[in-house]
Amino acid sequence: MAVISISPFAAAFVLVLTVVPFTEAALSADYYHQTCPQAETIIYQTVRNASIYDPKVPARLLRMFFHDCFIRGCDASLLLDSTTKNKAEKDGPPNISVRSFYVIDDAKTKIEKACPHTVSCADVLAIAARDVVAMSQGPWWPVLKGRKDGRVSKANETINLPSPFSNATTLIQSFAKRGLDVKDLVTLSGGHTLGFSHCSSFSARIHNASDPSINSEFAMNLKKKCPLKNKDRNAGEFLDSTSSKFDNDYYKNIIAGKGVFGSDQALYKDTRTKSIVDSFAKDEKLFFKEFAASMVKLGNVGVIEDGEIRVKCSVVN
Ligand code: HEM
Ligand SMILES: *[C@@H]1O[C@H](CO)[C@@H](O)[C@H](O)[C@H]1NC(C)=O
Ligand SMILES: *[C@@H]1O[C@H](CO)[C@@H](O)[C@H](O)[C@H]1NC(C)=O
Ligand SMILES: *[C@@H]1O[C@H](CO)[C@@H](O)[C@H](O)[C@H]1NC(C)=O
Ligand SMILES: *[C@@H]1O[C@H](CO)[C@@H](O)[C@H](O)[C@H]1NC(C)=O
Ligand SMILES: CC(=O)N[C@H]1CO[C@H](CO)[C@@H](O)[C@@H]1O
Repeated sequence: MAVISISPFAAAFVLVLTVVPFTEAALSADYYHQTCPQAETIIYQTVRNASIYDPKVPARLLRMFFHDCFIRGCDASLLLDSTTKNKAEKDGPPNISVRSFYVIDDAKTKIEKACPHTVSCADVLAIAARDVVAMSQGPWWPVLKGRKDGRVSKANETINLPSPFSNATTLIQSFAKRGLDVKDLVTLSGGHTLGFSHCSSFSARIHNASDPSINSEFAMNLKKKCPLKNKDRNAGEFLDSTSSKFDNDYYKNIIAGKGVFGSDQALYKDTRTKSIVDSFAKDEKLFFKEFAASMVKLGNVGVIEDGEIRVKCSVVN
């Protein structure tokens, strides 16, 4: 056994090298300081204006960032349109709720005018995801920048996104593959303090009378909104009763058996995740601090150095 002959420190180092799935490019908070100092202001103003016109925008942009980072890393692959030869991530099955791409495209168009060929679409999305959290009364954090945009986007790869039916073990594994730990899983799931879900993502669960983890009054309400023979494709439920305010109610709801997805409620059934849910339900400040830290980690997933700065976010150069 070769490992025995090297020091524990070296063994740990080798382990890290083989386990971390992506190389981390060096991102920095002041990446555009010289080349495009106005980038973040342009993005903030565009996202804010769009959110005033359409209050669904913040939740959609937060989810967009998560989906982008989980497939091929944070490389804006989700923003690419399908072509005649290729069906892109955007058109993969989970795209039903991933919308409002126009907001990122608008911000990018304005940035291209101010500083051509400088700011990547992946960075625009990372900054927008921070801004929508902050403008929903959540935490703010300095976004690290310097990502490049990828050239590949495949619809079938969206199968690797975690499912709302997953148990804690499967969720933990899915996050671990991206270098994210159990705390990151529980923390980032708190993104479900914002937004809305269609019936199809939770309907089977609430019609299951033998699931003891669901609050019965909550299930009854949802069954009315999502009857078994549901004809309304737009029907669904808000993920949190304060669905446009970023707060820790998501965790309080889970404790009360009112998690919308099986994957939310699963976090209170597993000893590895349960105590973290408790701590965030008790302490919103702690949740905010951890959310900021985990979003920075999410933003590091699969960052690429050999990509391009896309001119238009929906097409490769
Ligand atoms: C842990 C695994 C996760 C699963 C299984 C999951 C699953 C889902 C599903 C099924 C929906 C609703 C889709 C629909 O039917 O319309 C949804 C919505 C949403 N998710 Fe997640 N999600 C996860 C993690 C995350 C993370 C990490 C974030 C961000 C930090 C996030 C942010 C959101 C937001 C904001 C919405 C609402 C979107 C809208 O209102 O349009 N989710 N999620
Ligand atoms: C604000 O957003 C609306 C709706 O998307 C758009 O019509 C309008 O031109 C925007 N205004 C500015 C100043 O960006
Ligand atoms: C997606 O399809 C391509 C071929 O079109 C295949 O090579 C690849 O393995 C598939 N990926 C997944 C995750 O199914
Ligand atoms: C979790 O889900 C996976 C995939 O569906 C399954 O194989 C596994 O047995 C489940 N684990 C537990 C503890 O229920
Ligand atoms: C219903 O819930 C029970 C208890 O959690 C579970 O064993 C069963 O697999 C569920 N059935 C369906 C169809 O989801
Ligand atoms: C596969 C799939 O669901 N594709 C849809 C993605 O979303 C657009 C519009 O939001 C639909 O037109 C596609 O059919």
